[in-house]
Amino acid sequence: MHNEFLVDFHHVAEFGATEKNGVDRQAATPEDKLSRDWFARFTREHGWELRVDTIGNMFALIELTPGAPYILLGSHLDSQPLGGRFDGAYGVLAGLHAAKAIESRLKAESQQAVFNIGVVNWFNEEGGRFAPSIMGSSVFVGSMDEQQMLQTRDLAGVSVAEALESIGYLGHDQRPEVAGYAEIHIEQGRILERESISIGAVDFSWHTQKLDVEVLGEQSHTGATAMADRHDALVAASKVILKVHDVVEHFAEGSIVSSVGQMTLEPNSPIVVARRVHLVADLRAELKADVLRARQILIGQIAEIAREHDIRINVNDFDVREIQYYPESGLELAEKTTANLGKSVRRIRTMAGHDSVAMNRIVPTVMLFIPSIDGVSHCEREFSTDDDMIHGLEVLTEIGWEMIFGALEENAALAGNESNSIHGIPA
Ligand code: HGY
Ligand code: MN
Ligand code: MN
Repeated sequence: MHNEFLVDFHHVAEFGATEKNGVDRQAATPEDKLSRDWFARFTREHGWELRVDTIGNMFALIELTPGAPYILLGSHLDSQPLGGRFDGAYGVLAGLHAAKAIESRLKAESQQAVFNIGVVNWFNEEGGRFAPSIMGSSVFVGSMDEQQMLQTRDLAGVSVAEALESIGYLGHDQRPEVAGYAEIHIEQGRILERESISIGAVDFSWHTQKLDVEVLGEQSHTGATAMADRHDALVAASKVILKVHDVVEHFAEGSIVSSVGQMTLEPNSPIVVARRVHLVADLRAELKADVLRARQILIGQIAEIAREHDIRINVNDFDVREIQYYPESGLELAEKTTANLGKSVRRIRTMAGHDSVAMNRIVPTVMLFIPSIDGVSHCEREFSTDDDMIHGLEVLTEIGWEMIFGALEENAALAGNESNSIHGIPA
Protein backbone atom coordinates (compact mmCIF):
# COMPACT_ATOMS: atom_id res chain seq x y z
CA MET A 1 0.00 0.00 0.00
CA HIS A 2 2.73 2.42 0.99
CA ASN A 3 4.79 2.04 -2.16
CA GLU A 4 1.73 2.19 -4.41
CA PHE A 5 0.67 5.42 -2.69
CA LEU A 6 4.13 6.99 -3.14
CA VAL A 7 4.30 5.98 -6.81
CA ASP A 8 0.85 7.48 -7.45
CA PHE A 9 1.56 10.63 -5.43
CA HIS A 10 4.78 11.40 -7.27
CA HIS A 11 3.11 10.56 -10.61
CA VAL A 12 0.25 13.01 -10.02
CA ALA A 13 2.86 15.65 -9.08
CA GLU A 14 3.97 15.50 -12.73
CA PHE A 15 0.67 17.06 -13.89
CA GLY A 16 1.38 20.78 -14.19
CA ALA A 17 4.88 20.26 -12.75
CA THR A 18 7.03 23.43 -12.69
CA GLU A 19 10.80 23.76 -13.07
CA LYS A 20 11.41 24.21 -9.35
CA ASN A 21 9.52 21.11 -8.19
CA GLY A 22 6.16 22.77 -7.68
CA VAL A 23 2.91 22.49 -9.62
CA ASP A 24 0.76 24.99 -11.49
CA ARG A 25 -2.63 23.25 -11.70
CA GLN A 26 -5.17 26.03 -11.27
CA ALA A 27 -8.86 25.17 -11.13
CA ALA A 28 -10.35 23.92 -14.42
CA THR A 29 -7.18 24.46 -16.46
CA PRO A 30 -5.81 21.79 -18.86
CA GLU A 31 -3.30 20.85 -16.12
CA ASP A 32 -6.17 20.37 -13.65
CA LYS A 33 -7.87 18.21 -16.28
CA LEU A 34 -4.82 15.90 -16.34
CA SER A 35 -5.11 15.26 -12.60
CA ARG A 36 -8.89 14.87 -12.85
CA ASP A 37 -8.56 12.35 -15.66
CA TRP A 38 -6.10 10.42 -13.52
CA PHE A 39 -8.54 10.45 -10.57
CA ALA A 40 -11.31 9.16 -12.89
CA ARG A 41 -9.04 6.39 -14.26
CA PHE A 42 -8.03 5.29 -10.74
CA THR A 43 -11.69 5.19 -9.74
CA ARG A 44 -12.79 3.11 -12.71
CA GLU A 45 -9.77 0.76 -12.54
CA HIS A 46 -10.82 -0.11 -8.98
CA GLY A 47 -14.41 -0.76 -10.00
CA TRP A 48 -15.71 2.19 -8.00
CA GLU A 49 -18.49 4.54 -9.07
CA LEU A 50 -17.38 7.93 -10.43
CA ARG A 51 -19.66 10.93 -10.02
CA VAL A 52 -19.05 14.52 -11.09
CA ASP A 53 -21.51 17.10 -9.72
CA THR A 54 -22.69 20.41 -11.17
CA ILE A 55 -19.79 22.45 -9.73
CA GLY A 56 -17.11 19.99 -10.82
CA ASN A 57 -16.63 18.12 -7.53
CA MET A 58 -15.47 14.53 -8.26
CA PHE A 59 -16.51 11.55 -6.12
CA ALA A 60 -15.08 8.00 -6.15
CA LEU A 61 -17.78 5.97 -4.37
CA ILE A 62 -17.48 2.48 -2.88
CA GLU A 63 -20.79 0.93 -1.90
CA LEU A 64 -20.25 -1.33 1.13
CA THR A 65 -23.81 -1.27 2.48
CA PRO A 66 -26.43 -0.55 -0.19
CA GLY A 67 -28.32 2.65 0.44
CA ALA A 68 -26.14 3.80 3.36
CA PRO A 69 -24.71 7.33 3.48
CA TYR A 70 -21.00 7.85 2.79
CA ILE A 71 -17.99 8.67 4.88
CA LEU A 72 -15.94 10.86 2.54
CA LEU A 73 -12.16 11.17 2.61
CA GLY A 74 -10.49 13.73 0.40
CA SER A 75 -9.16 17.18 -0.36
CA HIS A 76 -8.37 19.07 -3.62
CA LEU A 77 -6.14 18.54 -6.68
CA ASP A 78 -6.15 22.17 -7.83
CA SER A 79 -3.17 24.34 -6.89
CA GLN A 80 -2.13 27.96 -6.57
CA PRO A 81 -0.14 29.51 -9.44
CA LEU A 82 3.44 28.16 -9.06
CA GLY A 83 2.21 26.33 -5.98
CA GLY A 84 3.34 23.28 -4.07
CA ARG A 85 2.77 19.66 -5.08
CA PHE A 86 1.58 18.57 -1.59
CA ASP A 87 -1.18 21.10 -0.78
CA GLY A 88 -4.45 19.25 -1.42
CA ALA A 89 -3.04 16.51 -3.64
CA TYR A 90 -1.63 14.68 -0.63
CA GLY A 91 -5.09 14.46 0.93
CA VAL A 92 -6.74 13.18 -2.27
CA LEU A 93 -4.08 10.53 -2.92
CA ALA A 94 -4.06 9.48 0.75
CA GLY A 95 -7.87 9.29 0.63
CA LEU A 96 -7.83 7.01 -2.43
CA HIS A 97 -5.27 4.64 -0.94
CA ALA A 98 -6.94 4.64 2.48
CA ALA A 99 -10.28 3.75 0.85
CA LYS A 100 -8.57 1.01 -1.14
CA ALA A 101 -7.04 -0.48 2.04
CA ILE A 102 -10.38 -0.24 3.88
CA GLU A 103 -12.23 -2.00 1.06
CA SER A 104 -9.69 -4.89 1.01
CA ARG A 105 -9.72 -5.21 4.82
CA LEU A 106 -13.53 -5.40 4.85
CA LYS A 107 -13.45 -8.16 2.23
CA ALA A 108 -10.70 -10.05 4.08
CA GLU A 109 -12.51 -9.81 7.43
CA SER A 110 -15.97 -10.11 5.77
CA GLN A 111 -17.34 -7.39 8.01
CA GLN A 112 -20.44 -5.31 7.21
CA ALA A 113 -19.82 -1.57 7.48
CA VAL A 114 -22.52 0.83 8.73
CA PHE A 115 -21.60 3.46 6.12
CA ASN A 116 -20.21 3.42 2.60
CA ILE A 117 -16.90 5.09 1.85
CA GLY A 118 -15.92 7.55 -0.85
CA VAL A 119 -13.09 9.83 -1.91
CA VAL A 120 -13.63 13.40 -3.10
CA ASN A 121 -11.61 15.84 -5.20
CA TRP A 122 -13.20 19.21 -4.43
CA PHE A 123 -13.40 21.86 -7.17
CA ASN A 124 -11.41 25.10 -6.72
CA GLU A 125 -10.36 24.91 -3.10
CA GLU A 126 -7.50 27.30 -3.79
CA GLY A 127 -9.40 30.33 -5.16
CA GLY A 128 -6.34 31.55 -7.08
CA ARG A 129 -8.06 31.65 -10.49
CA PHE A 130 -11.69 31.96 -9.34
CA ALA A 131 -12.41 33.76 -6.05
CA PRO A 132 -13.54 32.84 -3.44
CA SER A 133 -11.56 29.82 -2.35
CA ILE A 134 -13.10 26.63 -0.94
CA MET A 135 -15.71 26.96 -3.66
CA GLY A 136 -16.73 23.37 -4.61
CA SER A 137 -17.16 22.15 -1.03
CA SER A 138 -18.95 25.36 0.01
CA VAL A 139 -21.48 24.87 -2.81
CA PHE A 140 -21.81 21.22 -1.72
CA VAL A 141 -22.74 22.26 1.83
CA GLY A 142 -24.95 25.13 0.63
CA SER A 143 -22.91 28.03 2.02
CA MET A 144 -22.16 29.38 -1.47
CA ASP A 145 -24.76 29.77 -4.24
CA GLU A 146 -24.05 27.39 -7.12
CA GLN A 147 -25.38 29.58 -9.94
CA GLN A 148 -23.48 32.58 -8.62
CA MET A 149 -20.27 30.52 -8.43
CA LEU A 150 -20.77 29.09 -11.95
CA GLN A 151 -20.95 32.68 -13.26
CA THR A 152 -17.81 33.81 -11.38
CA ARG A 153 -15.13 34.92 -13.84
CA ASP A 154 -11.33 34.82 -13.78
CA LEU A 155 -9.15 37.82 -14.71
CA ALA A 156 -9.39 36.80 -18.38
CA GLY A 157 -13.21 36.89 -18.17
CA VAL A 158 -13.72 33.11 -18.38
CA SER A 159 -16.56 31.84 -16.15
CA VAL A 160 -16.38 28.78 -13.89
CA ALA A 161 -19.07 27.10 -16.01
CA GLU A 162 -17.17 27.77 -19.26
CA ALA A 163 -13.89 26.55 -17.76
CA LEU A 164 -15.42 23.34 -16.36
CA GLU A 165 -17.21 22.74 -19.68
CA SER A 166 -13.95 23.23 -21.58
CA ILE A 167 -12.22 20.44 -19.61
CA GLY A 168 -15.27 18.15 -19.64
CA TYR A 169 -15.97 18.33 -15.89
CA LEU A 170 -19.21 20.31 -15.68
CA GLY A 171 -21.05 17.30 -14.31
CA HIS A 172 -24.69 16.48 -13.68
CA ASP A 173 -24.45 13.60 -11.22
CA GLN A 174 -26.35 13.49 -7.95
CA ARG A 175 -24.32 14.36 -4.88
CA PRO A 176 -23.77 11.50 -2.42
CA GLU A 177 -25.43 11.44 1.01
CA VAL A 178 -22.69 12.08 3.55
CA ALA A 179 -22.49 11.10 7.22
CA GLY A 180 -18.91 12.17 7.96
CA TYR A 181 -15.74 13.60 6.41
CA ALA A 182 -12.02 13.21 7.10
CA GLU A 183 -9.22 15.19 5.44
CA ILE A 184 -5.46 14.98 5.82
CA HIS A 185 -3.32 17.93 4.70
CA ILE A 186 0.16 19.40 5.09
CA GLU A 187 0.30 21.82 8.05
CA GLN A 188 1.56 24.78 6.00
CA GLY A 189 3.10 26.05 9.25
CA ARG A 190 6.07 25.29 11.48
CA ILE A 191 4.58 23.87 14.68
CA LEU A 192 4.73 20.11 13.99
CA GLU A 193 8.22 20.39 12.52
CA ARG A 194 9.51 22.48 15.44
CA GLU A 195 8.05 20.09 18.02
CA SER A 196 8.98 16.93 16.00
CA ILE A 197 5.39 15.72 16.09
CA SER A 198 4.04 13.39 13.39
CA ILE A 199 0.34 14.24 13.34
CA GLY A 200 -1.72 17.36 14.05
CA ALA A 201 -5.37 16.88 15.10
CA VAL A 202 -6.96 20.15 14.02
CA ASP A 203 -9.32 21.52 16.67
CA PHE A 204 -10.40 24.78 15.09
CA SER A 205 -9.94 27.09 12.09
CA TRP A 206 -9.20 30.84 12.27
CA HIS A 207 -11.92 33.37 11.44
CA THR A 208 -11.25 34.58 7.91
CA GLN A 209 -12.70 37.30 5.73
CA LYS A 210 -11.70 39.33 2.72
CA LEU A 211 -12.10 42.99 1.78
CA ASP A 212 -12.77 43.67 -1.89
CA VAL A 213 -11.25 47.13 -2.53
CA GLU A 214 -11.84 49.14 -5.70
CA VAL A 215 -9.82 52.36 -6.01
CA LEU A 216 -11.26 54.76 -8.61
CA GLY A 217 -9.03 57.65 -9.68
CA GLU A 218 -8.81 59.49 -12.99
CA GLN A 219 -6.72 58.57 -16.02
CA SER A 220 -4.29 61.27 -17.16
CA HIS A 221 -0.91 61.85 -18.86
CA THR A 222 2.07 60.96 -16.62
CA GLY A 223 4.07 63.70 -18.34
CA ALA A 224 1.65 66.51 -19.02
CA THR A 225 -0.50 66.44 -15.85
CA ALA A 226 0.61 68.65 -12.95
CA MET A 227 1.01 66.68 -9.71
CA ALA A 228 -1.68 68.74 -7.98
CA ASP A 229 -4.17 67.84 -10.73
CA ARG A 230 -3.75 64.08 -10.47
CA HIS A 231 -6.16 61.55 -9.02
CA ASP A 232 -3.75 58.63 -9.04
CA ALA A 233 -5.47 55.32 -8.17
CA LEU A 234 -2.16 53.46 -7.95
CA VAL A 235 -0.62 55.81 -5.36
CA ALA A 236 -3.77 55.60 -3.24
CA ALA A 237 -3.90 51.79 -3.64
CA SER A 238 -0.26 51.55 -2.56
CA LYS A 239 -1.10 53.38 0.67
CA VAL A 240 -4.06 51.01 1.22
CA ILE A 241 -1.79 47.99 0.79
CA LEU A 242 0.64 49.29 3.41
CA LYS A 243 -2.21 50.04 5.84
CA VAL A 244 -3.47 46.43 5.38
CA HIS A 245 0.02 45.16 6.20
CA ASP A 246 0.49 47.46 9.21
CA VAL A 247 -2.92 46.89 10.82
CA VAL A 248 -1.56 43.83 12.68
CA GLU A 249 0.49 46.24 14.85
CA HIS A 250 -2.72 47.03 16.76
CA PHE A 251 -2.88 43.42 17.99
CA ALA A 252 -0.86 40.86 19.97
CA GLU A 253 2.03 39.33 18.03
CA GLY A 254 0.90 36.22 16.10
CA SER A 255 -2.82 36.67 16.84
CA ILE A 256 -3.78 38.02 13.40
CA VAL A 257 -2.48 38.03 9.84
CA SER A 258 -3.34 40.38 6.97
CA SER A 259 -2.17 40.76 3.40
CA VAL A 260 -2.99 41.80 -0.13
CA GLY A 261 -2.09 39.06 -2.61
CA GLN A 262 -3.80 40.16 -5.78
CA MET A 263 -4.03 43.52 -7.55
CA THR A 264 -5.27 44.55 -11.01
CA LEU A 265 -4.32 47.91 -12.50
CA GLU A 266 -6.04 49.87 -15.29
CA PRO A 267 -5.01 50.88 -17.83
CA ASN A 268 -1.54 49.64 -16.74
CA SER A 269 0.37 51.87 -19.14
CA PRO A 270 3.71 53.47 -18.23
CA ILE A 271 2.54 56.81 -19.66
CA VAL A 272 -0.86 56.96 -17.99
CA VAL A 273 -1.82 57.84 -14.40
CA ALA A 274 -3.89 54.86 -13.20
CA ARG A 275 -7.65 55.24 -13.22
CA ARG A 276 -8.56 52.02 -11.36
CA VAL A 277 -6.97 49.51 -9.04
CA HIS A 278 -8.76 46.42 -7.71
CA LEU A 279 -7.27 44.52 -4.79
CA VAL A 280 -8.29 41.88 -2.26
CA ALA A 281 -7.23 42.06 1.39
CA ASP A 282 -7.18 38.80 3.37
CA LEU A 283 -7.77 39.16 7.15
CA ARG A 284 -7.52 36.16 9.52
CA ALA A 285 -7.34 35.79 13.28
CA GLU A 286 -7.87 33.36 16.11
CA LEU A 287 -10.62 35.68 17.41
CA LYS A 288 -13.42 36.99 15.18
CA ALA A 289 -13.48 40.20 17.23
CA ASP A 290 -9.89 40.95 16.18
CA VAL A 291 -10.71 40.56 12.48
CA LEU A 292 -13.73 42.84 12.88
CA ARG A 293 -11.64 45.45 14.73
CA ALA A 294 -8.90 45.30 12.07
CA ARG A 295 -11.60 45.70 9.41
CA GLN A 296 -12.98 48.77 11.21
CA ILE A 297 -9.55 50.36 11.51
CA LEU A 298 -8.87 49.78 7.82
CA ILE A 299 -12.22 51.17 6.68
CA GLY A 300 -11.44 54.39 8.56
CA GLN A 301 -7.92 54.61 7.14
CA ILE A 302 -9.12 53.91 3.59
CA ALA A 303 -11.72 56.67 3.85
CA GLU A 304 -8.93 59.04 4.92
CA ILE A 305 -6.81 58.04 1.89
CA ALA A 306 -9.78 58.61 -0.42
CA ARG A 307 -10.25 62.12 1.01
CA GLU A 308 -6.54 62.92 0.79
CA HIS A 309 -6.43 61.95 -2.91
CA ASP A 310 -9.91 63.19 -3.81
CA ILE A 311 -10.85 59.80 -5.24
CA ARG A 312 -13.50 57.14 -4.57
CA ILE A 313 -12.61 53.83 -2.87
CA ASN A 314 -15.29 51.15 -2.66
CA VAL A 315 -14.80 48.55 0.09
CA ASN A 316 -16.94 45.39 0.29
CA ASP A 317 -16.79 42.35 2.55
CA PHE A 318 -16.68 38.90 1.00
CA ASP A 319 -15.63 35.30 1.60
CA VAL A 320 -16.46 35.44 5.33
CA ARG A 321 -15.48 32.15 6.97
CA GLU A 322 -16.56 31.81 10.60
CA ILE A 323 -14.36 29.84 13.01
CA GLN A 324 -15.11 26.11 12.77
CA TYR A 325 -14.61 23.91 15.88
CA TYR A 326 -14.07 20.28 14.91
CA PRO A 327 -15.93 17.70 17.07
CA GLU A 328 -14.29 16.46 20.27
CA SER A 329 -15.12 12.87 19.31
CA GLY A 330 -13.08 13.24 16.13
CA LEU A 331 -10.15 14.77 18.00
CA GLU A 332 -10.17 11.92 20.50
CA LEU A 333 -10.39 9.40 17.66
CA ALA A 334 -7.38 11.02 15.96
CA GLU A 335 -5.39 11.04 19.22
CA LYS A 336 -6.26 7.42 20.06
CA THR A 337 -5.59 6.17 16.53
CA THR A 338 -2.25 7.96 16.26
CA ALA A 339 -1.10 6.74 19.68
CA ASN A 340 -2.09 3.16 18.78
CA LEU A 341 0.14 3.48 15.74
CA GLY A 342 3.00 4.61 17.96
CA LYS A 343 3.13 8.10 16.50
CA SER A 344 3.15 11.48 18.27
CA VAL A 345 0.12 13.78 17.98
CA ARG A 346 -0.99 17.19 19.26
CA ARG A 347 -4.01 19.40 18.78
CA ILE A 348 -3.42 22.31 16.48
CA ARG A 349 -5.42 25.15 14.92
CA THR A 350 -5.48 25.90 11.21
CA MET A 351 -4.91 29.45 9.92
CA ALA A 352 -5.35 28.27 6.33
CA GLY A 353 -8.80 27.38 5.04
CA HIS A 354 -9.64 23.86 3.91
CA ASP A 355 -12.60 21.97 2.45
CA SER A 356 -13.03 20.46 5.92
CA VAL A 357 -13.97 23.97 7.15
CA ALA A 358 -16.97 23.79 4.80
CA MET A 359 -17.80 20.12 5.49
CA ASN A 360 -17.70 20.59 9.26
CA ARG A 361 -20.77 22.80 8.85
CA ILE A 362 -22.90 19.80 7.84
CA VAL A 363 -21.27 16.58 9.09
CA PRO A 364 -18.83 15.54 11.84
CA THR A 365 -15.38 16.17 10.38
CA VAL A 366 -11.85 15.08 11.27
CA MET A 367 -8.98 17.27 10.02
CA LEU A 368 -5.40 16.05 10.24
CA PHE A 369 -2.00 17.60 9.50
CA ILE A 370 1.43 16.22 8.71
CA PRO A 371 4.57 18.34 9.09
CA SER A 372 5.65 20.85 6.43
CA ILE A 373 9.39 21.33 6.02
CA ASP A 374 10.18 24.98 6.88
CA GLY A 375 6.41 25.49 7.21
CA VAL A 376 6.20 26.90 3.69
CA SER A 377 3.27 26.42 1.32
CA HIS A 378 1.69 28.04 -1.76
CA CYS A 379 5.20 28.05 -3.22
CA GLU A 380 7.29 25.62 -5.26
CA ARG A 381 9.56 24.68 -2.40
CA GLU A 382 6.65 23.33 -0.31
CA PHE A 383 7.80 19.93 0.99
CA SER A 384 6.81 17.01 3.22
CA THR A 385 8.74 13.75 3.52
CA ASP A 386 7.59 10.37 2.21
CA ASP A 387 7.81 9.02 5.77
CA ASP A 388 5.52 11.74 7.12
CA MET A 389 3.08 11.16 4.26
CA ILE A 390 3.01 7.43 5.01
CA HIS A 391 2.44 8.05 8.75
CA GLY A 392 -0.48 10.27 7.82
CA LEU A 393 -1.86 7.71 5.38
CA GLU A 394 -1.80 5.03 8.09
CA VAL A 395 -3.67 7.30 10.52
CA LEU A 396 -6.24 8.37 7.91
CA THR A 397 -6.86 4.72 6.99
CA GLU A 398 -7.52 3.77 10.61
CA ILE A 399 -9.78 6.77 11.16
CA GLY A 400 -11.69 6.04 7.95
CA TRP A 401 -12.09 2.44 9.13
CA GLU A 402 -13.50 3.53 12.50
CA MET A 403 -15.81 6.08 10.90
CA ILE A 404 -17.50 3.59 8.52
CA PHE A 405 -18.55 1.71 11.66
CA GLY A 406 -19.99 4.90 13.22
CA ALA A 407 -17.06 5.74 15.53
CA LEU A 408 -18.07 9.37 15.95
CA GLU A 409 -21.23 9.51 18.03
CA GLU A 410 -22.59 12.04 15.62
CA ASN A 411 -22.02 9.57 12.79
CA ALA A 412 -23.74 6.83 14.75
CA ALA A 413 -26.73 9.11 15.26
CA LEU A 414 -26.90 9.65 11.51
CA ALA A 415 -26.73 5.90 10.94
CA GLY A 416 -29.71 5.37 13.17
CA ASN A 417 -31.81 8.10 11.65
CA GLU A 418 -31.73 8.19 7.84
CA SER A 419 -33.56 11.51 7.73
CA ASN A 420 -30.57 13.03 9.50
CA SER A 421 -28.00 11.75 7.05
CA ILE A 422 -26.89 14.69 5.06
CA HIS A 423 -27.11 15.12 1.33
CA GLY A 424 -24.80 17.40 -0.44
CA ILE A 425 -27.19 20.23 -1.28
CA PRO A 426 -29.04 18.86 -4.34
CA ALA A 427 -27.83 20.25 -7.66
O1 HGY B 1 -8.16 30.03 1.52
C1 HGY B 1 -7.32 29.30 2.01
O2 HGY B 1 -6.85 29.50 3.12
C2 HGY B 1 -6.86 28.07 1.24
O3 HGY B 1 -5.47 27.93 1.32
N1 HGY B 1 -7.29 28.12 -0.14
MN1 MN C 1 -5.18 23.05 0.62
MN1 MN D 1 -3.79 26.00 -0.49
